[in-house]
Amino acid sequence: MTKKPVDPKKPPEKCVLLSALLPDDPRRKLEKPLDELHALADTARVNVVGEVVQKREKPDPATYVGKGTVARLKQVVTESGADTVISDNDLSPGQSRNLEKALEKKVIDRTELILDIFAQNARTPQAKLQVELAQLEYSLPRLRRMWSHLGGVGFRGPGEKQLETDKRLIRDQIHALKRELKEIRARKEREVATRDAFSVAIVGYTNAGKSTLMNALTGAGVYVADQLFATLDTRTRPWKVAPRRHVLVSDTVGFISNLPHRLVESFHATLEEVLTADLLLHVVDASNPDPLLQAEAVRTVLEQIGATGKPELTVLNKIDRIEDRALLAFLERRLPRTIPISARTGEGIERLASEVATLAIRHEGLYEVQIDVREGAAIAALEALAEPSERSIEKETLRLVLRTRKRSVEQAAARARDRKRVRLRELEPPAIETEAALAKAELVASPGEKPEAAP
Ligand SMILES: Nc1nc2c(ncn2[C@@H]2O[C@H](COP(=O)(O)OP(=O)(O)OP(=O)(O)O)[C@@H](O)[C@H]2O)c(=O)[nH]1
Ligand SMILES: [Mg+2]
Repeated sequence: MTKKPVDPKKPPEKCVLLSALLPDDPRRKLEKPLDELHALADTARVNVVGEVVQKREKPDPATYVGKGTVARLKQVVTESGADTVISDNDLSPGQSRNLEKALEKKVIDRTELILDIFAQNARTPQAKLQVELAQLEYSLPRLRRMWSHLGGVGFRGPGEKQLETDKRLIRDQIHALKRELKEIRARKEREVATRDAFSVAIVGYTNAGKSTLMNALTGAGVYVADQLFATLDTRTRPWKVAPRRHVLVSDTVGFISNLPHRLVESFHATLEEVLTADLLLHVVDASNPDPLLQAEAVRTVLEQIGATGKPELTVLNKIDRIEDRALLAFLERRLPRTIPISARTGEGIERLASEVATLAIRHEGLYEVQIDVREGAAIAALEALAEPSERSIEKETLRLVLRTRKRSVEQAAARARDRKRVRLRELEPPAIETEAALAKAELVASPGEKPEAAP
């Protein structure tokens, strides 16, 4: 079911964009409410030849938009020679069918468009499986309509029996994919559980600059592009936030407003990094016409996947494109714990690193290790963890005091050939973060203030 990559020689499909803005739609305020759909269409490499927008009180049950708008749409479609209509609103299978009948053209909705982009951009086996699952789940209730595409308009569709057989086959396939993804997820969970470094997940709206930031922090060479959903796979790399202090940072798939629910579900394995992260860096494109709307959409998706209540820093990105500093000050007031940066020029990255180092330290405790001097390998491992704040030798025993993560010090101590030659004591437990503790401690310096120096 996964769609094949677009053939570059084939002329792009011509499409007309359609949007019904309901009263609670925040895009009603925007000057160009169809900008995002336009960007999605560009990313899917279709050619936009017209736009129709209608303000409505509520969706029409049969065609979503009203009769007058359908007539207007038909005219635009005919005049522009379009072959496809793309609806910004998600349509029920019946609404799609009715619109197709009225327009005599193919009609796809926002979810289908996003699924198409995901299918084009999926690279790893895991991403491909996830997209395939989402596509199958989407197609199941729409099977009759897809069949009718084969025979064109007026085709009466296959017999009920054929339809039932097809549905059963698809259900079996969905089942198999889910099982495969479950295994991948379990493997991922095990992998993440054995990591002992402080972990940071970069999240944010699509095209906010997450991968650019990832590259700036780690030199990872992750794919960056001015298109939506360039990244569909999570990458994790070490990031040196201070001398001798590494954290693990992960780049993740971008979010979008009204992200199809099925897609969120099938991308759970990819979002594992977000769920298990010690800290979220929420990247916001401060140069976007409405950064708050995007930040809100990200918040909604984080809630959907159950990643709320985590310590979070808001990274206001692309400040090199902002001339009006008042706008920046406004965003700093409206969003929690902001750090303005430019992932492109590197401005602000040093401060970001020092803030993250400060937070990472709060996940560390103070440990005293007494170890026989003959345990060379274990001593080397311990001393590689952090600069000891105390170090002394008495008789044949080395005494070290280290600020580090519990699991790290335990693992290093476990390298001793004889476990009886090493003693470990916790002098101070880690001040593990809660949102409340974070807020109380005001760990993030206010703008203009000098950030706390990293150790
Ligand atoms: N001017 C400017 N452009 C930036 C900055 N950061 C990223 N960009 C550009 O923004 C576009 C998107 O960047 P990406 O890093 O691919 O964004 P992303 O958030 O990873 O996007 P997806 O993976 O598609 O969700 C690219 O054209 C980048 O060059 C910045 O600080 N300043
Ligand atoms: Mg990316």
